[in-house]
This record gives sequence, structure tokens and C-alpha cells, in this order.
Amino acid sequence: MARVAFIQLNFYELHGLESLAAALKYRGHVVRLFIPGYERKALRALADYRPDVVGLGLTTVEREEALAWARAIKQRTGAKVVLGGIDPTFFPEIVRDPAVDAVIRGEAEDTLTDLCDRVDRNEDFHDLPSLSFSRDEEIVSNPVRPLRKSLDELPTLAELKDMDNVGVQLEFAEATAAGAGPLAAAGQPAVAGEEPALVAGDAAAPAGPAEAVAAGEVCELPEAANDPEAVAR
Ligand code: B12
Repeated sequence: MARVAFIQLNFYELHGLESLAAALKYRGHVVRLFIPGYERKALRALADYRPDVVGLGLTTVEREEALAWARAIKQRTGAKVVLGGIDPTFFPEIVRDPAVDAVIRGEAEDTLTDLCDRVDRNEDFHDLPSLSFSRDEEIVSNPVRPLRKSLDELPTLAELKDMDNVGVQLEFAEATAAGAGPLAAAGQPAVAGEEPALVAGDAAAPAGPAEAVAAGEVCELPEAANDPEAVAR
């Protein structure tokens, strides 16, 4: 069982991350989501979680933020940092950054679960399909896995909720209920019967990563996006 952390740089309920989390949990891995713009001290919380693998999904507008997080995580944890989503799929050269261990191009449920299996067993993962990585200053891109024929094969968080053996905690839905997702922004809890603890736009909500980028040096982003005093201690 690998400990996997996802970092989400925005406040949407991302179906890609949900699908990946479900696939990982179905395989028996432990998954936690960190939303720096929502969770204070996210970097410290992530380091305390002691992840084996940290995943960041990004669009092009999120590229610099994602790299800043990748670098901060590399400095503080021994985790493999894996990027995916639309931007690294088309621009896998982001893997040149020393903080990035690998990029997964395209649909990532199978490759990411396989990669976490390998990391858990201390085995090499560089032969996995859809993977891009940097070797001797060159980028190696393995062929992309064929697209899945039926999405019905994929587990969903809703299905996993009732399965005790995988220990599903539905962090994504909880984060949304707590104010990090579009439902909460509209004042609607994501989980029936639960009130959102923090509604987007609430004065208590911390500034998002974008404000932190505007405020300072890129490498300082994770601290700036959280509680600088706590990180300095
Ligand atoms: C839904 C959607 C949104 C929703 C997101 C909310 C939600 N509930 O999901 C909303 C409407 C909010 C939105 C907003 C925006 N969007 Co939009 N959106 C999409 C759309 C139509 C589908 C994404 C999706 O859910 N796909 C289904 C899921 C299951 O697949 P997936 O996300 O690709 O995830 C898979 C893989 O990418 C990968 N993966 C994903 N994350 C990760 C993470 C890791 C660690 C790994 C290993 C793999 C991985 O594995 C996943 C499972 O196989 C895409 C177009 C498209 N066809 O992809 C555009 C798209 C992603 N959006 C785009 C843009 C430009 C935006 C905006 C910037 C628009 C704007 N001007 O405001 C904003 C802001 C986004 C941001 N902050 O990043 C562009 C991005 C282009 C780019 N170069 O990055 C796209 C590609 C549309 C386009 N063709 O232009 N968007």
C-alpha cells in the first residue's frame, strides 16, 4: 500500500482526480487530497502525511504554481512527484525539472496505480506505458496506453463508499462540503445532510495560490499560500 497525496491548485471538483483516487483506493492505496488555497499549512500537513507519491494535475495556466509545489515537496519529502492532466500530456518536457520524477500522459488510472504498486514494492517503474521521464538530459516518452473502451470498468468513489476494505474516506466530497468545491460555493453541501463548514468567499478563507504567486518569489509560494509563521517554526 502506497501513501498517495494529490495537490489541487484550484477549487473545482475535479473529475480526473476523483477517478484517479477511486482507482488507487480500489487497488488498496491510501489517498489524501490537499488544497493549499483552502487548507492552511498545507505544505506542513502534506509533509506530516509522509506520502510515497505526490500527484499534481495541471492545466497550462497552473504550470508555474505546480512546479513551485513540486520543488517545495521535493525539498521536504522523499516522495516521487508525478504530474499529469492536459498540460503535461501535451508538454511532457516539464519533466526536465529536477523536482518532477515523471509525467503520465493521457488517461492515468492504470499507469498511476501501477506506478504506486511499483513504488510500494521498491521496484523500478520507468517501463510503464504513458510515462515520460528525464534520463541523461533526454526526455524518454513511453507509448501511450490505448484509450479505455468502456468507462464503466472504472470504479467510482460512490461505489467504493460502501466497501469497508478499502477504507474510503471520500476526502474529495468532504473538501467540497467544507467549502472547496462548486457545490459549497453555491451554499450546497456535497454530502447530503452535512453543512459546509466554510463557504467560498467567507472572510476566513485563506488567499489562494494565485495571490501568493503575485506576492512573492515562486519558490516561496507554498509557504506564502499557507501560514508563513507555521512553516518558519
Ligand atoms: C470540465 C472542464 C472544466 C471545469 C472543471 C470543473 C470540473 N468539475 O471538472 C471548469 C468549467 C470549471 C473548467 C475551467 C477551466 N478550464 Co476547463 N475543461 C474542462 C473539460 C471540458 C473536461 C475536463 C474533465 O473533467 N475531463 C474528464 C476527466 C476524467 O479527465 P481529465 O481531467 O483529463 O483527467 C484525466 C487525465 O488528464 C489525467 N489526470 C488528470 N489529473 C491528473 C493528475 C495526476 C497526478 C496524474 C498523474 C494524471 C492526471 O488522469 C485523469 C483520469 O484519466 C476540459 C476539456 C477536455 N475535454 O478535457 C477543459 C479544459 C481542461 N479546460 C481548459 C481551460 C482553458 C479552462 C479554464 C482556464 C477556462 C478559463 N478561461 O477560465 C478554466 C480554469 C481551469 C484551471 N484552473 O485549471 C482547457 C485547458 C487547456 C490547457 N492548455 O491547459 C481544456 C483542455 C479545454 C480546451 N480544449 O481548451 N474546465
